[in-house]
Amino acid sequence: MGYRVVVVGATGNVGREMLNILAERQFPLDEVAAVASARSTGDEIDFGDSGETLRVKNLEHFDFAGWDIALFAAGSEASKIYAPKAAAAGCVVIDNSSLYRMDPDVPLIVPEVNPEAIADYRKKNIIANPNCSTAQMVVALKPLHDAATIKRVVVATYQSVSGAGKDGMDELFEQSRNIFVGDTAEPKKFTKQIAFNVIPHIDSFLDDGSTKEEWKMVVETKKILDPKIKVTATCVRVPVFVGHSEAINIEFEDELSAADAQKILREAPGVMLVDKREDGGYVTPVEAVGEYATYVSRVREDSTVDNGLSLWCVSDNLRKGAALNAVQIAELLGRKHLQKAG
Ligand code: 11C
Repeated sequence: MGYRVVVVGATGNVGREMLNILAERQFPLDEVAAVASARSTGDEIDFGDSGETLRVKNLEHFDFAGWDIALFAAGSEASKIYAPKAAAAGCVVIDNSSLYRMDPDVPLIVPEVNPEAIADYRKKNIIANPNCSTAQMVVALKPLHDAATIKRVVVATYQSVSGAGKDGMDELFEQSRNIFVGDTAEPKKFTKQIAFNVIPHIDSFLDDGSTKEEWKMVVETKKILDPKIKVTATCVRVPVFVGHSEAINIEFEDELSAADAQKILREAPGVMLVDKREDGGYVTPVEAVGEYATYVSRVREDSTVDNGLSLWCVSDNLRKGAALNAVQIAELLGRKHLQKAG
């Protein structure tokens, strides 16, 4: 016996990946429903590469009663209206929006990092999925924190346009093409030209001059990994279609050599260490597309602080940063709490 699972926002970048990953990982399903806004109702979409197609249902009229798990990837506005309805109908919501992440009654889960926190899901029947840039960072930090206790993290991100949805990907494609043929490259989705450029601004500005994306990396890392860790982030949009990269500098309580960190990371769940210290001996976002791992490269000691390390971290933001993490949460929920599948 399997689960009845709903994917809300099934036609978006993350929703499609959720369907792909449910199919790829052979999630124990009795039934899967693809749900989206009225504009996509009746469209047919692939259930991964299973050969099965799903007809998209209208979220406004969808009855969540009798469904076990709903993976929401339709944005905060849709989550605000429909996640509580699904939860009240007895369907556990795994929400990819930022809406519930900092709610003390909603666990924020990365299964490799804080699986035990999932037990609290019963308070609201909702579990939050972290921001993509946080998810990959905490997967890399967790085993190092366990070994030498992290005091402070300084991170700069290089985030792909797919983090801004299909419109972001279309804008990079169209601007690149327009520039090649001598046309203008007017920004629409982004605030400045993204093709052949980088933009130090993701999400809205806050009073202290940081952005909401940077704030999320700070507060989500504290909630998932350890409230004592200090984080400062600079989040940057780069002209890459899929795959977020991060340059991470870490200050530890205790000494940790680069060699010991490499050894720890080689064994760590969810991490793939590719660190050859030679031309090409590191991972770039293009190579991370379609993969499950959080890749770590360029591990080295930082002699400018006591017990400092620097490293490079890359992952598929639509997978570990969103859809894969959500499906892993569903797997954890099934194994530990719902225990329906035989
Ligand atoms: C980006 N990280 O790359 C964002 C996308 O809070 O779930 C995901 C935003 C979020 O633009």
